[in-house]
Amino acid sequence: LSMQPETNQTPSLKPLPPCPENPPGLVGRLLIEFSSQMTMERVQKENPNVTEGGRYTPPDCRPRWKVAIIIPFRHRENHLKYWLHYLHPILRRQRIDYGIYIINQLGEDTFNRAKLLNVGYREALKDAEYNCFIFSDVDLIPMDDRNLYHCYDQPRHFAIAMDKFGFRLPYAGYFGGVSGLSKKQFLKINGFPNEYWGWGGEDDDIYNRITLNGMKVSRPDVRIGRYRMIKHERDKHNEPNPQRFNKIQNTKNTMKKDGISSLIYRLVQVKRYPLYTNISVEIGKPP
Ligand code: UDH
Repeated sequence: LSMQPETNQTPSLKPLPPCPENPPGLVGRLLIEFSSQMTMERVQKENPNVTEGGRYTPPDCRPRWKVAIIIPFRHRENHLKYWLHYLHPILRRQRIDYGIYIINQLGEDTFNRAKLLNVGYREALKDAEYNCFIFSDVDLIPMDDRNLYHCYDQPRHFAIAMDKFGFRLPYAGYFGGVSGLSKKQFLKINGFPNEYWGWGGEDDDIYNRITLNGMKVSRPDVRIGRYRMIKHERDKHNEPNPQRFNKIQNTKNTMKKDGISSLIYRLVQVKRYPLYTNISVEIGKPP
């Protein structure tokens, strides 16, 4: 009779418990500042558990949501360092299963935030079976880690109390800055509009899509949904779009044909960095 040698390689095969609704170890209100110098080397050292491309899975529980965090981007390297510095530790404490996707608009034609967000949705799904998408500006940092970055029964607006608006919602239908939709919610509204070139209006169009499709926006408590914005001047090639006021009157007619269903772009490069995946794309220019 020969005994199999004992191995001690297999830890317990017990399935992990579901991730808690209120993760232990959250700290609540956070001190957020942008005066100290930030370097990517420092942020990498702070976050050794993040895997290539900016992926993380909680080791001790089974998450309900697999979250792709999508950031529209061009020439904001300095903001990105702060964003990564603050957000990776927050997301880890929140027990979020996530990947970070920077969607970089190549060239110097007019910026198009919502189209880049559609690209992020499409490209992230090539990576993993995400069921939740959080769309965040690169210059917005949550001031409270109880503002949980996952999806909800209704489309979520996270950035409801920004410092630049006096920590209040600027108007009832505001949906800008940081928002999140499940895959199902996103597809129900045909994604985001591709035809808002330059600054403004695309967030209102998304809000219209949500309400026109019988959903409503869910929000955190105003004491928890606080944000700091990194101060900056207006970017070049992202001037206020004078057509935005007319366009947001027409969401009902445009949303069926303009959206994720009509998205066209050219993927130029996907690059995996330790703390994020960079997706560089050509998205064209206004007609
Ligand atoms: N973005 C870029 N590069 C650009 C333009 C926009 O990365 O050239 C992204 C970035 O994620 C940014 C988001 O798109 O956070 C939204 O653009 P924004 O920050 O320009 O919009 P916001 O409303 O500012 O925050 C408008 C200009 C305010 C100028 C105030 C001068 N005192």
